[in-house]
Amino acid sequence: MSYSETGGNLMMENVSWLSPMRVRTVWISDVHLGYRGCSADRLLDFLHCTQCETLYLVGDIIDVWSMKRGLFWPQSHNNVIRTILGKAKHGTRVVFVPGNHDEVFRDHADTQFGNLRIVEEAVHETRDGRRLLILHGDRFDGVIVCHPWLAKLGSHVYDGLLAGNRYLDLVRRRLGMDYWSLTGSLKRRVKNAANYITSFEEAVARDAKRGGFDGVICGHIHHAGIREIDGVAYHNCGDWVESNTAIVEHFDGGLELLRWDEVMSRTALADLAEPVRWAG
Ligand SMILES: [Mn+2]
Repeated sequence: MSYSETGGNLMMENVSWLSPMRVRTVWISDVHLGYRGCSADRLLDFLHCTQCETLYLVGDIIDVWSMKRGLFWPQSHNNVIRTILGKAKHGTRVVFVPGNHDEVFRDHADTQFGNLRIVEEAVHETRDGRRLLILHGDRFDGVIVCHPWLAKLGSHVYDGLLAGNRYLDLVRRRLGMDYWSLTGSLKRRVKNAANYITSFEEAVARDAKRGGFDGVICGHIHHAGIREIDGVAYHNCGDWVESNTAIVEHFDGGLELLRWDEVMSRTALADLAEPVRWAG
């Protein structure tokens, strides 16, 4: 199913108007506005079709690093910001947890602008009473890069590495390493991407467990997923560059990973039959 950019948005607006998807909470991360690869149009469709009480932006929403290399800011990227602010204006609680690409906003942590709040990390309580830690996930990079096996230790060494990672970040930025080359080097250093992803997931889950949380929701590695790790419910929002995914909480407290491209192709086949013929 193909759809044009303008036609697609119009159609999805019709859908949202007819039957918006109502959920209690939405989490998205790694949107990378300002980066060429950002699927802003898909994200706009998603935002228009969804209604939620709370929207968590789990970091790397604006790709400040990419913008520093050359400004790329089309109208669709602007529209994403406007749509999010519009939701905040109309009653959605928006919680922004900055990531490494938009870490400039970490300086404004604990600031509130109307319904929009910026926090370094957040805690969310689900309808069924589970406490979830919300963080971007970049603070685990150092642990994984240095020694994947160290992530298996719940020790002071591990804590030290986490603290040291802040300096490592600084050095990396001074060297002008960008996200994509960083990801590449991370993956090369741990030999294969699967190992890297597993190490990341385990490190994040361990941190949440030590904090006494029932689960964790993060982003950063652009790999969406929900799985149980050592008694902790691990959730990764994925990204809006390649996978176009979000985590949603239904009104019974159940969490689900939403692959928007799949939802859209299902919707296109069913509800959009009329508008497609009309447009064609
Ligand atoms: Mn990131």
